[in-house]
Amino acid sequence: MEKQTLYSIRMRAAVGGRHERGGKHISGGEQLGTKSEIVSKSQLLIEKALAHHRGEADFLQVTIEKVEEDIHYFRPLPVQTNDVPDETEGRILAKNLLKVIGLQTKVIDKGMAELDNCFEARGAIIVDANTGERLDGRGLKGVRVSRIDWEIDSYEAWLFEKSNLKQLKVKEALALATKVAAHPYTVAELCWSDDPDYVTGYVASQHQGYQRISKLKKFGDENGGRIYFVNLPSENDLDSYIHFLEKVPTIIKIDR
Ligand code: WAQ
Ligand code: MG
Repeated sequence: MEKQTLYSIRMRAAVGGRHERGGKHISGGEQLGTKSEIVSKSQLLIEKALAHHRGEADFLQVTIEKVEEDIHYFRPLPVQTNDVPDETEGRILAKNLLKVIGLQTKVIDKGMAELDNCFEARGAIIVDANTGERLDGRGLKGVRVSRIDWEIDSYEAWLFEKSNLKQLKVKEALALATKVAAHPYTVAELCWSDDPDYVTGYVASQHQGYQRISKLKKFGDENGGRIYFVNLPSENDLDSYIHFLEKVPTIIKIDR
């Protein structure tokens, strides 16, 4: 797909009206595709929104934009799965992984408290890896990583090795985590889903790769989200970091 013009295809869905008017976020998704892929990729996103377990959307928006910027290519982070008996052990493991990366306990706890206040967000919250304070100021919108997709043959090759990980959620989350971890300001990410029936989450970083944790919440719980712990050289660097996440087109690719 690389030599052709690409389009960013994004979807967001809510119930109770559009997000800006207080609607509850149901589902979102982002892809990159050639012109001939726009219709099929839009359809996949619409199907995703309509089948969602968080509720029945009454607002659904698909945005299609031609991408002008140069494409960045990254290899998927290595994946490891950690099985835990329950979400309590899962959260302990997540915190330990973050500590090994170098975050202080009080920073992790503060970041998680910020997430607690913001489970309705449809994007990630950006948290200072030194203080635990939230930096993005985006409220319930958060920062949505976008313009991201797999090169199709690379995904097939990856899946051939990881045939037990064929859920769409893993495909999407690993692509997002790889893009985020690739930025030098990212220290680590902590994520678990807001889908009530999906309890697996992860801690991701360039150092530790994509560390799946089998349970990070109770089945039926609709609270989920993403924290990006960052180490910014100065506060002026936040805009360029967010620009990378939202705007720089990124394709996950394995060299073959
Ligand atoms: N950019 C930033 N934040 C996002 C994005 C995005 N593109 N998509 C979702 N979020 C935030 C938002 O707050 C959601 O509420 C929250 O993350 C959870 O999103 O290996 O499915 O799409 O088995 O529900 C991880 C484990 C699954 C996968 C994560 O997240 C595996 C998942 P969801
Ligand atoms: Mg979700």
